[in-house]
Amino acid sequence: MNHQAGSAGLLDASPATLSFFEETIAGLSKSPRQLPCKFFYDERGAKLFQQICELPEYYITRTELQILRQHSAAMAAALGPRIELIGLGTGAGTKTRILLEELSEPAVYIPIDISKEQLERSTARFREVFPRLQILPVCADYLERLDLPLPRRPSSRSVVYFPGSTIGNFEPDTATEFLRRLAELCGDGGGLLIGVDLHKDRRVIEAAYNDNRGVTAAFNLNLLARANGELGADFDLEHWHHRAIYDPIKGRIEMYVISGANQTVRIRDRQFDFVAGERILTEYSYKHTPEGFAALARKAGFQFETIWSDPARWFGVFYFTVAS
Ligand code: AVI
Repeated sequence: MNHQAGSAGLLDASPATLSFFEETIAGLSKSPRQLPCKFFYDERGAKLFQQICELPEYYITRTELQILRQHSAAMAAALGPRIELIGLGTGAGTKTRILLEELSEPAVYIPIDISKEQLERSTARFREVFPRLQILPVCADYLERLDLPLPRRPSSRSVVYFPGSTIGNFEPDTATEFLRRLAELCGDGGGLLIGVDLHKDRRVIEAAYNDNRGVTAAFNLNLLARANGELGADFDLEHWHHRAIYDPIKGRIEMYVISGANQTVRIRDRQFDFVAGERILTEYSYKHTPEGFAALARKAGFQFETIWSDPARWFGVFYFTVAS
């Protein structure tokens, strides 16, 4: 870790090196083969993800925004006055802004994001919109242990805000472990406001991850392009295809890149043989039931308070407090 206060008072705790090479080699050596989804988000990947969020088929962002717009006052009332708000992976901050506009005299806002550029941009914008709010940005991988900046203004309680259903990209046991760390981070009296994608007709989910314009395909295949550019791999992008398939047993959508031919891929001194039709799992995204997710959070030390949802119950914004 590399702890430095930079421009805009940003606390830089970003990992010194990301082990893209080691994780790629380890993942391709597994059976079935796998690549970690955290490497999707280079500059092009982040732009493509932004476009995914605006696709007609990708209901997730639109539905969560609709829930926030409709219920932000009730959310702010539940969270209470003078809170410390910790935003995890809040990106450009569209959703956080809706929430902050309703919060009563928030003491401090701590956005935590892996992308320093994104964090600097959104912090500058938020300082214009909320000139009296203390904003303490932290550039960090929130999957790692987190150190919060000091001094912070005194607050009534800490509340973690984790939108976007990113928790769906965790295996259930890992999700529980992660939420347990969040419960420790916000401490006694703390809270968690979290956006979670809910179970629905598999056709709706598969359409969201196999969009007609091919943006999700470009996002998925960009992982191979990134391996070519950064690791010297030689994935022939003409011979790889995107496909997302819902697994009803696991309750998750799985994204694959599928080999279109018998082929060999070289990465530095390593080589991997693929047969036509062989798949590499690049991402999974769990969909939860309200009861199932509340049970998962309970295991992590959170007590269910309430859920705000859309009329079709496609998406839920859950509010939990740290169980005493
Ligand atoms: C970031 N995460 C919640 C997205 C999801 O829906 O799992 C990533 C994504 N992958 C394909 N489309 C969107």
